[in-house]
This record gives sequence, C-alpha cells and structure tokens, in this order.
Amino acid sequence: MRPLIRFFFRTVRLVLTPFVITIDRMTTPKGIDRPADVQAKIDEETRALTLYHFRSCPFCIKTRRAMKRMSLNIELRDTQHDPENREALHRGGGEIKVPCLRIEETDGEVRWMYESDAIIEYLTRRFAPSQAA
Ligand SMILES: N[C@@H](CCC(=O)N[C@@H](CS)C(=O)NCC(=O)O)C(=O)O
Repeated sequence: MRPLIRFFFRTVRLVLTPFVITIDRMTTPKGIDRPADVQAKIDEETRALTLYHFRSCPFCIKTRRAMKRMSLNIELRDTQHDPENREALHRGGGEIKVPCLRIEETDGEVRWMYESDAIIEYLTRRFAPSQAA
C-alpha cells in the first residue's frame, strides 16, 4: 500500500510542477527599487548567504518570492537534483529539508536556518525592515 501512496503523490507532484513553476514565473513580484550604491552594499552582504532549495517546493517558492520582493540577490543551490548540494546541506545543517538558508557570519561562523517563515522574517528584519509586519 505504501509504495502505491508514494507513487500517487510522486505522480501528482510531477503533473503539478510545471504549472506551479509557470504561475510563479508569470506572477513574479516586483522588487524594491534602491539607489545603486545602497543595492550594491546589500549585494555585498547577501554574498554571505546561500539558499538551499527545491525548484517546485511551495515553501521554497514562498521564500524565493519574498527574496524577489526585497530585491535580494542570494545564491540558490538546487538540492533536489544536485547530490553535492544535498550532501552539503545534510552535513552542514543536519537534515535534508528545504528551504534552508546558510548564513556565514562576519566572524566566519556558519549558521543553517530552516523554516521558510523564519528565513523570511530574518531577511525582512535585516534587509527590508519597512516591510516587517
Ligand atoms: N515547515 C517547513 C516545511 C518544509 C518542507 O516540508 N519542505 C519539504 C519540501 S516541500 C522537504 O524539504 N522535504 C524533504 C524531502 O523531500 O526530502 C517550512 O516552512 O520551511
């Protein structure tokens, strides 16, 4: 019974994925328009951040859209299809769950932040406090 249920959900995901990705692309939110020097400073800071994600995971889509809204250029690492990224997430963060934000602090310490809501709240507070609830 279990393999059948797994097969069912895998098929549903396969069918829905192209629609989810297309809708996400067609409705990309508009980002914050910052002066070039301010954006350059933020780009410098976001170089220390990396988002481990699956392309079609709804929690990852929500997080990527929040990043777009805040005009954050954060490197994305595909954890669904790239075994090296998967292994790095497992080794560093402790579990294969996405989205996960890898944060390299200024003192070199590395933090792995799970949970889309926590990631979005962290990014909002740090880079777009005026959008905070
Ligand atoms: N509550 C979490 C849910 C995250 C979650 O369930 N992610 C799924 C993908 S949609 C996952 O990583 N599953 C592990 C796997 O498929 O190996 C969040 O909001 O970030």
